[in-house]
Amino acid sequence: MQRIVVALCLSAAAALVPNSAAARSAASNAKAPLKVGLRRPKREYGSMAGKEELCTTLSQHWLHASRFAATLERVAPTAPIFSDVCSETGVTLSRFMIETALANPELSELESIFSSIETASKTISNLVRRSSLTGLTGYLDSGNINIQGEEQKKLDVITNDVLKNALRYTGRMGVLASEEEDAPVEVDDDIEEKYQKEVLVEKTRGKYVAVFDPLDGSSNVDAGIPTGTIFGIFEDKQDECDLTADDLDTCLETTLQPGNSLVASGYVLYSSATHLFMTLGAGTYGFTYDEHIGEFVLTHPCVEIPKRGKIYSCNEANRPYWDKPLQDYFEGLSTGTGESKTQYTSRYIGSMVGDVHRTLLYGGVFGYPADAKNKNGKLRLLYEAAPMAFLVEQAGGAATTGRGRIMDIEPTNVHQRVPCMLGSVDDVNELLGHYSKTSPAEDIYQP
Ligand code: FBP
Repeated sequence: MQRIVVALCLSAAAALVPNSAAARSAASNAKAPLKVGLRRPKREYGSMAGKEELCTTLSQHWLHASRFAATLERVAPTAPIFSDVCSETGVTLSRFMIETALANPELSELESIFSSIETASKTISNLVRRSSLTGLTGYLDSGNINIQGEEQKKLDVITNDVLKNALRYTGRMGVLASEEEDAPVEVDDDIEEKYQKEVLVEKTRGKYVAVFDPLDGSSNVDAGIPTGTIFGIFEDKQDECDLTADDLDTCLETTLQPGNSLVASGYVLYSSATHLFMTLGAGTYGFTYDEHIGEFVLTHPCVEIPKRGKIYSCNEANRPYWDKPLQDYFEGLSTGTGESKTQYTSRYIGSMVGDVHRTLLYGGVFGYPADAKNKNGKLRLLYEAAPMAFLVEQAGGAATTGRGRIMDIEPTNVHQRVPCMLGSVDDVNELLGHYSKTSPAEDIYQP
């Protein structure tokens, strides 16, 4: 199945942001339709002035190669066109997906999937913001422990149900896997039985798999600190798997796919504003929830992470237990003796979505590496590290374990953890430089 490539050439992009000067002038001279440019990788790098020099350093070459290869696989025939944009409303997420589906009919089912994620996000945003008022703070009275040994918060379970149901109701999902579910959940929506009529479609099972962390950073939620939802969408590789028939392996197979098979991924940040950032494999786009119109509106078209940042973000309490390359790397950043000779500052929210969101916009590096206590790190590959790596790579950044690309890791378990370092390409490659001086046999993380 071909995937879309949409890229907003920046001048047009600005005009799509509601009430911006560009939007008003575009509205006044709304002659030619606003075209979402078609990004063909090779030409793109060729055409965009200044991109060539990015290919000089190894990292750029590595980055471009991975991005190029990934994008090549995902080139789609047609880019959505916004013939005109209301200067009051701007481009909403639902309009963005409608245009994308119109331009790429083979992707039409993603439209309802994103619409369901949008509905769930609005509900979760409301639940989180009002939790102190509605008694939804704290842990379950039952003291339920999830498969990862974590005591579940009330909001962990409720947000899991909200997102699970929203995705189920689309009729597009075959299997769902969540941080809060011990095993993948098969969605069996027998349309024939439900509507008592001959179904036209052969398959009653949806053709997508969703993996998600319904409330990332939930340990912070009662303190009103930013939290988020992380999601990834894969194609369902299996026609049939029956969990009741102990056919778990088959169901697992369709869930355990590497990041570079993702069709789409994204996160929703519940903070001073509610943001939804997403990718379909050609660029990363950010939408902001406008309560006034009840819509997510495009505010960050074509996100490009800075090539290098000045901020590092990790739980420094674990520093004494890190690998030597990592200790040397962060020593360089915190003392200004690293490659950039710049002393970085440190920011750490302790919610991956919040820390990745800031890193995407401001640059720098975020990570949860392996350490003597957490030999595989803490973040889960399938529904935390891989979806975020896809977003960061599509914004021009990089994501690594220290030895390899997160997107290339073949998962072996739904809840497996992986060391994850991501961010600006020069920052991540400086880290790779440190690891290249030591042998993998010395690493704490032994995949
Ligand atoms: P969950 O809250 O979804 O389990 O996610 C794990 C997480 O909270 C990440 O969001 C965050 O980056 C990390 O753990 C923080 O871990 P620590 O408290 O050890 O620094």
